[in-house]
Order: sequence, then structure tokens, then C-alpha cells
Amino acid sequence: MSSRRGFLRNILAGAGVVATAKVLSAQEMDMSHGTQGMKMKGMKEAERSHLSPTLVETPDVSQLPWRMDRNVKEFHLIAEPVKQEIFPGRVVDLWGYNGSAPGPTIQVTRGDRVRIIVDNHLPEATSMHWHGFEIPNAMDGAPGSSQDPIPPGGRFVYEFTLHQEGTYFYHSHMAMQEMMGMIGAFIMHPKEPYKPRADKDFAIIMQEYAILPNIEVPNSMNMEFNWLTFNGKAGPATTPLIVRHGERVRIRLINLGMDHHPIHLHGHQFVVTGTEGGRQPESTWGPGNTVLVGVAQSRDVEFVANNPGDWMLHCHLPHHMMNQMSSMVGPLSRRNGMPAGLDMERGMGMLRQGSATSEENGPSLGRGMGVGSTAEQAMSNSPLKAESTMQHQDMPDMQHQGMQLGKPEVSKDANSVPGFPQDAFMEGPMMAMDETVDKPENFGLRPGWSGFMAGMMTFVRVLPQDKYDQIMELRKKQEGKEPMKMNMPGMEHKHE
Ligand SMILES: [Cu+2]
Repeated sequence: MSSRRGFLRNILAGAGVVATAKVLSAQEMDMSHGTQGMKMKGMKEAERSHLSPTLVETPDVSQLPWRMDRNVKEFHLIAEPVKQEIFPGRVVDLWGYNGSAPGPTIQVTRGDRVRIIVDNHLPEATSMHWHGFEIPNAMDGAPGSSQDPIPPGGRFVYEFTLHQEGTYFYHSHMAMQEMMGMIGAFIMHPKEPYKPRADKDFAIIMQEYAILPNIEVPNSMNMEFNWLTFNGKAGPATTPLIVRHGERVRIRLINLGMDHHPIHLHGHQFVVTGTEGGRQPESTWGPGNTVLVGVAQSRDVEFVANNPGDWMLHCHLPHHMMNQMSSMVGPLSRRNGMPAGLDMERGMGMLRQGSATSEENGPSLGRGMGVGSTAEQAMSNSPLKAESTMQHQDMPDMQHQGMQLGKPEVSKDANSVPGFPQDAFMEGPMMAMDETVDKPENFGLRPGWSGFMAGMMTFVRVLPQDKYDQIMELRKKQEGKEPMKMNMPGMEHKHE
């Protein structure tokens, strides 16, 4: 998020009017890292007025600041490897932008002239595509056709004028890099807010990863996934959306991955007001509570938060409501483990070491279904003993993650019931980690809530004024200690 003022100066010095379809080598760039944030101009004044659209919050993801260069809004994105904690204790190696995956959110207004300096700090070439933008072909970021890929250490400066409005995004146009996390939201605001004006506006990017417990690198070639994230976090590490009772809320859902996600909201009907193509005519707004967000699509939903309470917002694919699913089934739910038959690596095609495209791992990875594979742990499939299943010593893996280790309630004859267990040991009290994921936005949730939140799950918390104020107060206090990611200097969100 630093502004790298040194080389911005370089760029700007010779720039004047920038027709900057040029890749710079590392040597041409002054890599001195100025750390002062770019001055936010324009946005604060705009935010003061109710005549302006509400700024979009992206919980758990920062906002990308900009500087004005005469009439051009200048942004700076750095494609780079990142270490990201997607879940308490689970730090993984992703590729993203400016320190996170998804990368920081860009917000502009229709009509803006925008310059985006993209530096490639990856060990291989990349490209930056502006998804759905109607801009000159040379700015499209299609590697090999509209431009040369940006080499490692290189830079490409994009510049264009935006005449669209809606929920857009930027992403690497190298397919495997997309699966390492390389996407970010790009919100184009209208000059005047839509009517009725949204009081709260949020964006959530959905991603999925395949990562074995003993490795930190996602397998980008995999076709099944065990970590599902909203804005780079798996539940219960996701940050709830906080709204006041009675407010009009917009949620922008963005999907770029291998799966489609039916996103469901509890307690409210909403209307779909926008797609990746921008605002939809009001005549198309039929009520619903689940919206399918397909790959490469975005969907805006709007509703009046007229029903107080803590409402789940989640992908409704059952396996997308779980964390590290396959690997936890064994150790957690079966005292004597899962049956041998197919080891998880082969079943899910995950990496032990190296890269998915290496000679050893490459061609058949994720597709091999051979017999005679080993178990993930040496274990047999003996029946569960309902009364003694969840001994703490049976779950060494879980203890360090700060779980509360409660005991699930099961009936005495549970094992005589065909199909048991299903969720008994997959979610519930023993998965709770309220304290570990404690943050202002979780304040006042029902104790033990976190044991039932996983994967692509979060809350829309529709709060009465006093409770809302309490959380905003806590948030302010916390901001004093460590900067909240959604805020930046000069871009305060209104919490009045
Ligand atoms: Cu899903």
C-alpha cells in the first residue's frame, strides 16, 4: 500500500500526457519505497454529501489509495507473493496485489481518467486484465495479443477513461495465477447515487483453494477445493457486514474461480440490481434470497435491512460451508480414522511439494484415481462410540488453533442410525473459536457462534442504533491500535 513515490516521480517526470503502453525493465525503475500514503483527494468531500454514492466497504480487504496527477487518478498495484492468514493459524502462500489476495479495492467515478501503474514482483511474467472494461484494446491486458506479458521485475502503465458504472474487477490474465489469488474489486460509481440510495455498500470476492494441511501452497491445477473464502478469509474469520436497522444495503458479489456460488441471505428478500455489465433496469428486479454468481460474473443485490438480527450470508453449496473439509473428516470425526481407499492427496490431487506443473506432478495431478493408495493416517474404520468419541487427546491438530473443544451432543444409540455421523463432528461446539476470531464486528454474537461458520460464510448484522454505535466505538478504539484494513487516511467511512 505504500506509494513508492520515488518511481512515481520518475514515471510522471517524463509522462506529461501518458500514452504509456510500455514495459519498463527493473533497471529503469527507481525502486525507492516512499511509505507515505497517497493523498486522497476528492473522495472525502464527496462522501460528505448525501448526493454522492456511498463508498464501498470490502471487509478484510484494504482500499487502494491514489494520487491526483492533474486530472488523472493514479493508482499503483504491485503483483507479488503474499503470506495470508485465511483462517486462524492457517497462513498460506498466495499471489496477490499490494500484500493481499484479493488485492486492494479500487473505487472510481464514472468519467474518471485513471492511470494504474502495475509492477510485477512475481518470479514470472504476468498481465493485468480489466474485466469488462470498455477501453482501448492496447489497455486490455490480454497477454500476447494486446501487449507483451509484464516480465518479472517489469512494469506496465495502464491509462484510460472510464465511462461505465458498476461492480467490475481486475485480475491477472494468466489462468493459473488467477487460482493463486490474483484478483481485486474495481468499483465504478455513478456520478449521482442510484435511487433509492444505498446507505451501506459492500463488496465480497469469492475464491477457492486446494491446500493440504502440511503445505502452504495452493494447488492451482486442482479441480476440487477445501478452502473457500470471502475476501480472503474463511469463516469464522470473515468479518460481518454491519448495518443499521432500516438501512438500504447493497452487496456486490464477485466470483473468479473454478466454481459457481449460489449466495444466500437469511431473513430478507433482495433484488438483483446489477451484474458484471453494470446497473440493471428496475423492470428486471424480481425478489429473491439466493443469487447464483457464476465464474467471471458479479452480482449486486439490494435490500432494506428491516429485520433485526444476525443473519447468515453464505454460499449455499454444502461443501463450500466447510473448512479444509477432506482432511478434517478423519482426525476430527472418527476416532479410529477414515478408511483407507484413496489418500487425500491423490483424491484431491494436492501437492506434497514442488509445483503443480512440474515434471513429477504435472500431467496426471488431480486426475489419478488409482487403487491401493494409503490412508491419510494409519487407521481403520471402526464404529464410533458416541459417548467417548471426542476426547481431547484425539484431536491434537485442533488444540493449537484455539478451539473451545466443547462436546457435540449425540444420542446414545447414534451409531445404530444409518448415516450417523453427518454434522455431529463437523460443526458445532467443538469447532467454536469465538475468542480467536474476536473483533469489533463480532461483538455481541451468541456465544459459540463460530462453531457453525466455515468457508464462504459471514453475517449481515442488522442492529438497532445503540448496538450499532457500540460496535463502531469498538472499531474506532481498535483503529487506534492497528489500522483497520477498510479505512485509509482521508477515506473515512461514515458511521453516524
Ligand atoms: Cu460456493
